[in-house]
Amino acid sequence: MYTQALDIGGKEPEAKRGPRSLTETQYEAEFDAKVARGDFIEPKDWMPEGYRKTLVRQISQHAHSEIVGMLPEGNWVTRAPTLKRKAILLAKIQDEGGHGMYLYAAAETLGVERDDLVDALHSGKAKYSSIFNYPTLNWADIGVIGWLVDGAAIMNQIPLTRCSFGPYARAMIRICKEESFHQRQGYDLLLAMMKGTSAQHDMVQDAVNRWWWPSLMMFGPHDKDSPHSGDSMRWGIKRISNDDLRQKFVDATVPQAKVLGVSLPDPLLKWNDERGHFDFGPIDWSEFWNVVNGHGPCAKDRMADRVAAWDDGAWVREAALAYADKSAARAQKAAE
Ligand code: FAQ
Repeated sequence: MYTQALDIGGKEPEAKRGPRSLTETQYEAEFDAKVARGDFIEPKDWMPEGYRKTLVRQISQHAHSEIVGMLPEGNWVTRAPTLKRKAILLAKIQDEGGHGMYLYAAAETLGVERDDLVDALHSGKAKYSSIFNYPTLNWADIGVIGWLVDGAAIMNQIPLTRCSFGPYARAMIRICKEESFHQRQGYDLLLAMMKGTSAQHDMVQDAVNRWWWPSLMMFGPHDKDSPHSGDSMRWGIKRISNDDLRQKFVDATVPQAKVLGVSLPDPLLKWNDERGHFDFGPIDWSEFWNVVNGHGPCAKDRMADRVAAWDDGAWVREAALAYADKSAARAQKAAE
């Protein structure tokens, strides 16, 4: 029901999509030319099976991340210190839910079922961003998630607005606009805390110390250890590599930390005149892979909470379907 191309044949074999008179090689040449010209590939166009699979994997993981990403912040809704902060936090969390919905809809245009994607998340088969496996221990964590986590998400997602797959690129335009407000509200929250007591200052510094390295890990493994980057860059899914985006994030964030008045927990962080970038210390990749492979500090709780929310919401889905059936039957009767 939510797809952006309503008449795609989900189960139709790849080679049969598009004009039937062309051979497989011609389809591929046409696809490559479109990508090279910067045209969008649309759901009904012919596409290599690897391209389709990569998109389903990435878009669904991205959707899962938005949905699971509601949990660490949701934890603080009842404890927000003022009505204004509570309203902002609620709106932000709802936005993340909306992002998940656009992204599931974009994935569905590739011929997959949303229920199967959700099952894959709940059974632990599908990944979601490593960052959401860390705990939110104090109120400053909410500000730091906005500043660093949304900041890293925007850095990674702006190039995705130019991704070669139309539905994903279009979904990303709205998502990026919203994420940029999320980043600003986080920074604003932290600025307010930094004008407060020394205890508040310490809370901000503590949160920055805990979230800095996991935020750098959000960009994924080094380019040389990234199995998907080669194809994804060639197909125009990724426009900028994991390492280049990470570097852009560090370069943009260091001056923001200075304005805020916090230090970043990396003794090797230093401007390099020759490179025109900040150098930074080595990332603990064993921690990254441990979290990615399902052993993050909050991994079990996150999945238990998601599955419980899904089960608790069954009556809403059933009611919506019953209403849709009833409306369709009524419309059909009226048309007779
Ligand atoms: N966490 O070959 P690559 C947000 C996996 S949204 C977990 O480099 P790729 C909004 C990767 O899947 C945040 N797994 O893979 C928000 C692959 O495993 P697989 C999410 C990771 O796809 C803010 C393997 O490692 N954003 O924050 C991670 O080319 C605040 C090899 O890696 C997106 O999903 C990781 N960090 O590049 C919500 C953006 N990194 O599938 C609430 C779209 C890598 O073979 C509050 N995604 N892996 O089993 C992307 O841009 C890409 O998928 C990358 C990874 C860059 C994440």
